[in-house]
Amino acid sequence: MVTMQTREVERIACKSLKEFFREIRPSRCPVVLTEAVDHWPAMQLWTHDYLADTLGSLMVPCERANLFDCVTVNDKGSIQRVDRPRIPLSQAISAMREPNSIAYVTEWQALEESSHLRSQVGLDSDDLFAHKNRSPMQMYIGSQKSYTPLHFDRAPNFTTHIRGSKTWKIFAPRDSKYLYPYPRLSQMGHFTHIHTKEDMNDFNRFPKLRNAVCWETEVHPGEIIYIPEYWWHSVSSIDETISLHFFFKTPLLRAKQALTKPLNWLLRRRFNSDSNSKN
Ligand SMILES: O=C(O)CCC(=O)C(=O)O
Repeated sequence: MVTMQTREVERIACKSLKEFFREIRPSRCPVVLTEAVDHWPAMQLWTHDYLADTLGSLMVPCERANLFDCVTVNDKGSIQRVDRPRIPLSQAISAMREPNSIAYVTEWQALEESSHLRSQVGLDSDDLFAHKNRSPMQMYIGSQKSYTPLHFDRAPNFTTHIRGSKTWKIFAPRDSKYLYPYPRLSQMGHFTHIHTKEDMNDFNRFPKLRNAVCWETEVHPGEIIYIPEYWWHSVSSIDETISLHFFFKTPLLRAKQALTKPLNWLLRRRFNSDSNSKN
């Protein structure tokens, strides 16, 4: 049987940002951080039923289909349509429990909208969450059918797993050449032609995948996965899941991106006008 080479993601107990930047960030590898959030009341309280009962009428962004079923992407990686309506949380949770639905609440800034939920986590007191340049926390609520296709982000990511487990498949930026990415300068340049969970094992359609090294791990409640910027990742939920995600930028990363922004803008503009004139 043909498979990819795999590597284990290391697990390290870490509660302090200083320790994270001293011991973990320099390795430039994904890591699972443990023991940081075990004391959060959310760990005991948050379930799908609890969220539906306490905050069911809040309007939340909900995907009703795989990203590539609601976005049409041409070969050049330009997006034609994006569709992610807001619906009441209780309706989203009922939808994800229907047999043929893949409803998935994603990127919901729940803690900005609910001080009740915010009081159940340690963002204001726990050092690991004290990044100066942290994005708002985003909540994802899913079912065992939820799947996020392979992509990378331009900032490092911490995802705290509160309920249920997820399988993360992660690839280093140096393996991009084996992952069939869309053109880097296109709107979908951070996604690849590998759209589904099944595609990840389809070595007939994607033969170069065999050469990639997959860092694979199952992340459980109470654990935080750290994904460095530009590392590819796809995520499948194993059961009903609730997780909190944020990105942060270090001063060095901000400076690097600020310096390259004008050049990237020019290259993107040129790329898009070239591909429009060829269409
Ligand atoms: O948990 C997920 O489904 C996707 C998370 C993810 O890809 C991210 O936070 O960048």
